[in-house]
Amino acid sequence: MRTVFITGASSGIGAACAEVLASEGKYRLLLCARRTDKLQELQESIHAKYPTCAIHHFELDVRNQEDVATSLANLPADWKNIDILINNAGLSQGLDLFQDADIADWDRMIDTNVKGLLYVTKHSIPLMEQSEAPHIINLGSIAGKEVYPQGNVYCATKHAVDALTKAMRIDLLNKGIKVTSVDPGMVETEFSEVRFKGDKERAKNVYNGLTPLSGKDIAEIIAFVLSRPAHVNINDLLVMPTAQASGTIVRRDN
Ligand code: NDP
Ligand code: 8X3
Repeated sequence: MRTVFITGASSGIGAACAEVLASEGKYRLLLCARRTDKLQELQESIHAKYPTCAIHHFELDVRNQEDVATSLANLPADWKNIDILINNAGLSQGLDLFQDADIADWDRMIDTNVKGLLYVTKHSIPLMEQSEAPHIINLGSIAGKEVYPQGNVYCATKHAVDALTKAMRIDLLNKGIKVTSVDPGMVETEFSEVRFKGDKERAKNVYNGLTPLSGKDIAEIIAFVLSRPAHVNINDLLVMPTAQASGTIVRRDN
């Protein structure tokens, strides 16, 4: 059994990863997010289908370095070894012209998507020392490959994830840790609702007239990435809905 640590497992891609990996019967799940009620619900629904799947969840705000360090240092004894880290926790806040954007939104994205990923990875690496097949998967984005109008700081944070994935791959080479970036285009999750601060109508319109990816689509790709033999690493995987050609070019059927 390999232990997989998924950040941001309370929703969307992270929750789907937990479900898909549980279904494979090869993984123990270490899950975190801020909303523990959602993690509890997820744990119960996974146990209803896969009663033997070992799951431990805990509350964590990845922006708080001290909490990241303490939570990982104080894991129960049988959860202190991690094989796989999925750095999934992340968000966008606002979609505004650079000159109009709210600086608090910028701080939140940088603190979560960049600094949070750094803190979690830094404090997880010592827990991966015992692993025979250590692997870090970072959730990048098409926004880490292109910059689109009003995407300014969200795109910058995902470009930072792209750079950090490459940097980790170089610096962790001698530790034998695989490092992969999975970079999706449009995935229908809570992402747009969070970006538009609870405006469900605006969030729904993002996917109007096209079939977006689902969290499960991405989770199945991550399961594939994890299933490669020891000598094979998928460095970078860009995946979009068929109806999306670039960060900004989409085909809508209405
Ligand atoms: P969701 O909003 O559905 O899920 C985001 C997850 O991140 C939630 O579980 C949330 O949990 C967690 N999270 C957010 N902030 C924090 C924090 N400070 N500490 C801990 N956990 C946090 O969105 P997605 O599933 O779509 O997003 C997952 C990742 O995929 C993100 O990194 C996103 O940038 C990336 N991505 C998404 C795409 C999309 O189109 N949806 C496309 C490309 C990449 P909680 O609120 O409970 O803390
Ligand atoms: C999230 C998807 O379209 O905002 O990374 O780049 S998008």
